[in-house]
Amino acid sequence: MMILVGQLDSPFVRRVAATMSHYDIAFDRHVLSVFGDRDEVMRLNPLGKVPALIIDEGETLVDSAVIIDYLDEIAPPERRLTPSAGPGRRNVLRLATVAMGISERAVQLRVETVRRPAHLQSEEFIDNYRRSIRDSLDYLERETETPWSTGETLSQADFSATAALTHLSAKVEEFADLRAWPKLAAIRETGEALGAFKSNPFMEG
Ligand SMILES: N[C@@H](CCC(=O)N[C@@H](CS)C(=O)NCC(=O)O)C(=O)O
Repeated sequence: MMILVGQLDSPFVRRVAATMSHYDIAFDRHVLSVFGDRDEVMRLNPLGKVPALIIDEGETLVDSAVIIDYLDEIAPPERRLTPSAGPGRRNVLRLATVAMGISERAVQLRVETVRRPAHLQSEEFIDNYRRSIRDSLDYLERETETPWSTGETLSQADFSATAALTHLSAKVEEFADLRAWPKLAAIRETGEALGAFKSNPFMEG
């Protein structure tokens, strides 16, 4: 059975776990922390990042986008969350990439404000990360349709937005309330109600 490495407080790990559940792909989990288990994480991924997906004794995939690309290859065609080609595919990838970019900025912001000693923190970096998150939320709110990101069809854009927004609102206080972005807030709420997300709950790490 495949093994998903990482904790569900990571939006990158969580979008992969939810995607696997949606595709009915069974998996075991290896719950490693990038901070507490750094050596073991680095043995699996030289970048020292999660998620990693061990698909076979000799093969480990890293980076959530690459992992999801592989999952789309093996998923039942009628359940696939990313169109295989054309403008529809580009649209889903564009929105999913901005959603995951928000998560990257949120992680950077927390590293700068929570992990780095106060006297070493950079106001310039902090402002840039905050601005990047806010502008990306505005961008997604403008570009998103209803009820789902691309209209009537559930897609990887919604899975990525759900994982990213739950992580952001839990971890960065100034974005705890997402009411300023009502379409995104609605997608997050409906996304969290899906079985795929309920069976992979966000956990505070
Ligand atoms: N682009 C990567 C980002 C993964 C990522 O940044 N994961 C975080 C966990 S939330 C991590 O491993 N951080 C540890 C580090 O940067 O040292 C993906 O989509 O998988």
